[in-house]
Amino acid sequence: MKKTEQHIVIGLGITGLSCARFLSRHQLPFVVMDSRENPPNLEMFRQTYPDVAVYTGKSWPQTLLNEAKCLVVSPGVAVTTPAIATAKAHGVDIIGDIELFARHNQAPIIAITGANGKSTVTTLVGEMAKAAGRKVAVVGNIGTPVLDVLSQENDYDLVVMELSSFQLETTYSLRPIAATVLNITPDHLDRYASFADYAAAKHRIYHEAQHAIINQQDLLSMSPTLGADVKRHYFTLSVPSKEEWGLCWQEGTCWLAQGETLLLPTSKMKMFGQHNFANALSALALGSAAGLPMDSMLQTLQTFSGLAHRCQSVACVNEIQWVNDSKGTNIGACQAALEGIGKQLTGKIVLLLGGDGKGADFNDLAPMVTQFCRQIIVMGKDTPLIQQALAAKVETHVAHDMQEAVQIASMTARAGDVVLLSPACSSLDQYRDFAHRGETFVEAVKRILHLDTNTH
Ligand code: UMA
Ligand code: ADP
Repeated sequence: MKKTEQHIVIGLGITGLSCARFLSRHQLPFVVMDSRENPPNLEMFRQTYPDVAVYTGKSWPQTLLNEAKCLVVSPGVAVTTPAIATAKAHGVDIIGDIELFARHNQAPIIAITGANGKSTVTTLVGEMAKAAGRKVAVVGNIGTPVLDVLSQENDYDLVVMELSSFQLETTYSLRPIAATVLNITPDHLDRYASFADYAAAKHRIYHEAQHAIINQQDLLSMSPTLGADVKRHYFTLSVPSKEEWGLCWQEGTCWLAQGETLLLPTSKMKMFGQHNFANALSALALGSAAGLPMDSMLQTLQTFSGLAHRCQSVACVNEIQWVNDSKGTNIGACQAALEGIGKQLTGKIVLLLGGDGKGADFNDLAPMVTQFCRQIIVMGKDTPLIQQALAAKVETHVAHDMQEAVQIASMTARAGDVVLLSPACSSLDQYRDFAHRGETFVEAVKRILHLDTNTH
């Protein structure tokens, strides 16, 4: 079949818009397709690009797709979508924005993926690079589309990139200096045929990397197809051997360490919880592989207090601590929060959870819920699934909304307890996003505790 010179941008979200800006800057012909009748940004797009055709709604013109030079598919659209799969069968190049970036980028890249901890580690490495005086761009799944930092004026000397499995599916030639899969626990199982497919998508980050940063305690973070020439570096929450990154104990103090070299007492870190020690160690390993100086990396660990909506303390009243972990959008994140908080608690955890479980098996939460929780309060779309898995293990209440959930929690929690919002689910069934859910929780807590709603 004859081919046109046309790119087709699939999706009119922030990725699609960044692709349009890039293609238009490079004077490459393109059209846009989005399966929604009225995608966001449509009006603004039509005003900005009056000559670019936009096809919206379920049926896309298949001949255009089959004859295109290239489809640039947004991460929210599965490449298994029949119209895209058919174009692929016709020999069309199917890529995403990360691949388009990779084909034009000159700057060194640090690439980060994993089920949990991506945004924390990406931000932390970005801060470490800034502290070392580098001109760094922090981009990708964390929020700023990668193509938006690709222009001559920008001239970054390091790009730190958070990548989702969706973005990695359509990426082939990234060639990062240093890459990591922080951990792999089930997520997005509504999009993948199997957990193995999800893991395989994540492993693509190591393809042609110079240095692979591997979680020694999560063998899934190691790719079975890692090339022999990729230099391996390991991090662990145990005592490290030789060059490994890990934790050492000396006279009752726990230290971040590389081999036998003690680097920083963990008590000097601003971030809280064991999982953040793993995040710190992976960030040190990534930064070292990319040539960042140790002193500025350690300095950063002493000031970086983590990101909003990740195990963030909201208030402590009557010896009850209220914690917002709204970004705990899968079971692995919720487990990390329960363990990180539960292990150092005199009381118990009252856990607020629920939303869209994305196909996860809530039975996986049962051991930690049994060990650490006084009660769970369930909300949202997958309430029946959560009840089915956990109600026999722990006292369970159902709430219709966040206000009711917080009210129930306030009646149950005792001195020494933590009330934790760590939903193990995505928020999109009830909220705009995880931040909206977290803010709703914080407001409800402040209302019930009669705190000033303008302060944190
Ligand atoms: N959509 C359609 N039809 C289309 C196109 C999109 O229904 O034709 C829907 C998608 O199913 C999705 C929504 O529109 O529900 C947005 O999809 P998108 O691909 O247009 O998303 P963008 O606005 O471009 O944002 C994407 C990432 N979103 C997703 O992967 C769903 C953002 O990550 C990312 O910050 C941004 O690119 C910049 O790189 C968000 C996210 O939720 C935060 N990521 C997931 C996660 O972290 O778990 C993977
Ligand atoms: P991501 O970008 O991968 O979603 P974040 O840094 O935003 O990761 O953290 C999301 C959630 O995952 C947080 O709520 C936190 O409780 C949990 N988390 C953070 N780091 C880790 C880790 N290394 N292992 C397990 N869970 C983690």
